[in-house]
Amino acid sequence: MRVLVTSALPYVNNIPHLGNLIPVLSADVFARFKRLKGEETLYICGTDEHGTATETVAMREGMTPQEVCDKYYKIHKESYEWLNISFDHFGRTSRPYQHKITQHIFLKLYENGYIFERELEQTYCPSCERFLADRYIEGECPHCGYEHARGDQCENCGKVYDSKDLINAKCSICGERPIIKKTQHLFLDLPQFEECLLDFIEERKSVWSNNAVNFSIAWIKEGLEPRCITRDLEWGVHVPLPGWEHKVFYVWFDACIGYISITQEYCHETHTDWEEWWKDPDNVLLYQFMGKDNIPFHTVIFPATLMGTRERYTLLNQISVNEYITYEGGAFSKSRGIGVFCDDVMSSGLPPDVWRYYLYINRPEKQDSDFYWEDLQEKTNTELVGNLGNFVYRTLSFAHRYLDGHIAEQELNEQDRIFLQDIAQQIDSAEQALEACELKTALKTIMVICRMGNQYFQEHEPWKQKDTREKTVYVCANVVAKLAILLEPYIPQTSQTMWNQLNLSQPRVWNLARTLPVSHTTIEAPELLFTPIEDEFILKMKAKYGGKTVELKQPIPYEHFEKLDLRVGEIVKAESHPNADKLVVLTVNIGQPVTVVAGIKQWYDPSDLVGKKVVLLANLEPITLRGVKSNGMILAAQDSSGVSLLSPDKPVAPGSKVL
Ligand code: B3M
Ligand code: ZN
Repeated sequence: MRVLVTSALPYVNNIPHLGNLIPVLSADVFARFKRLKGEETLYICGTDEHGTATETVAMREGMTPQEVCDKYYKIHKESYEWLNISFDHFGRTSRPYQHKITQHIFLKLYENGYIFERELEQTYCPSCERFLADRYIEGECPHCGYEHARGDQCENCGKVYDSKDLINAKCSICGERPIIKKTQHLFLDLPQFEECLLDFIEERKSVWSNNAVNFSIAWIKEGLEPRCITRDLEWGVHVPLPGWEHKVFYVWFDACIGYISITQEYCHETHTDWEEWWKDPDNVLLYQFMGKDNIPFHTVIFPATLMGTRERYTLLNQISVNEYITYEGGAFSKSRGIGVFCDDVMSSGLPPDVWRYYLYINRPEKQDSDFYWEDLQEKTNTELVGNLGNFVYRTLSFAHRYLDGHIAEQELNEQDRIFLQDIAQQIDSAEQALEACELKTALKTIMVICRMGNQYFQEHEPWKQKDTREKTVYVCANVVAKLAILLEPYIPQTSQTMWNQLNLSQPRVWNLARTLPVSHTTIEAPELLFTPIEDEFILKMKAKYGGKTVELKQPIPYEHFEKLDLRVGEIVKAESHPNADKLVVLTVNIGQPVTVVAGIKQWYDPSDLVGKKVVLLANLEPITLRGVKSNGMILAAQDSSGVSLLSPDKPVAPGSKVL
């Protein structure tokens, strides 16, 4: 079976942010994994260039749509190259191949009776001489009266309406009052495909993720509607029927066809045959990666479009859907300068593999995830520096310094064999997860292998146990080699460096990870794989791109917060700690007296504290501080000017619960 991999074609008209990168990165791991396994693999992607959004940006930036696409295509391409995405081809949907194949597919659908014409009434601006897409119409919301309602949904009350119903509507381009004008459109008769689609999904149910199956079935069961596939625009693929010269296809009609046309372009350049990929459903497995909002286009509309040609195209086999990433708990916004975008990633000074690792280990696989700078720092420093980097460095530098760099085959004992079997088991589960597109799960398993290697090294103390140290290093160097192979899909540059450090010349292939690939090699003095991320760097980034200044590692579930028993207390006694300069010993009345030791002497004179109302964390495990037992903590805030105790701002009885 050949493996055809695609990631959703990113809209051309923006600079991608971290969330936009997920489908591209995900497909990259999968394609690299399949190539390592020796399966014939093609990874296709490119920019999605048509649609009104491109025209909008063109107007905003004073360019033609073509110029907009050229500008942003370059940005996309450079970003993905920087991240080492292994596309076989990164194309564009505005190329001639796209126009040709889209028109071909449309004409087949037309001949086969799946297209019909219908007259619609649409908003038209007589001064701009164009039909106005929803986003170009502004007026008062028919529900709440909000004056700057736009398109088909009011941002004030959230209600959805037909943009024709906006009160005092005007064209947002020129401000003129639009009129309602009749216009002809073409529709894809989706209801005709209901049965074929349900069969199609049924056949693939066991491989698709639950959300993809449920979502698609619900979509079909709710009743398929004919889809309008044309627009009154200039920018796009023109409708190849006489009398339709001024209409183009709706961007989502041709977007998915882009996968095919980009493959055609690739095959043309490499003198191969595109039909071997797209017209050979029995021998090609198509894997498609995308964000969750793209599901119905790939599981329902695109398959129906292809089925309707009766030309036996390769249809979706496995779909991998990701959820969303937010930035420090909020939305990305290029215009407001909030969040991390590809240009920021490239200029950050952090290497591509650090970004890749973080985005995979934080992949919004089954639920949304959040980007936090401190989290990036922590995962990099503990997992890449502390776990992986440390293991590789200590193994190879030991070999270099104490064994003259020689690694030779060794006699293994029962314990070693069990250790290697355990590792083999982890490799199997990583492979299974990768096959199921559970990329984060697989990476976590690989990092477990790394931890096991570290433990083995630690337990066998090669620096002390002179008799066994050659064996210890032999086993560990082999684990390093396995890791280099397993990590290639995720952090390819690091994997290559590890391989070079092992001084191995054979190609990295997946099956090698199951054997002991290393013996009789010579190790040079290794370099560290990663450097830790400093606090200053994080502060700088947060100042630049936005981010909360409080140290928020991960949002905590409400249940955790609920466990804190916070009480209002009154300080009834305060004394300096007998054995410590910075501590005071307080007696706090919370309905009963509680002794608390607090590190606030620098900021408060004990005599000033008596009578103050404070907030006490009352169910903290007691701790003895320099001989005095402390039964809680009082809450305070700190900034550069010092510490300030939290107090209720009205008289509240001591012991009252803080909610
Ligand atoms: N450009 C939407 C998106 O980037 C769209 C995907 C097209 S896939 C053919 O989410
Ligand atoms: Zn106008």
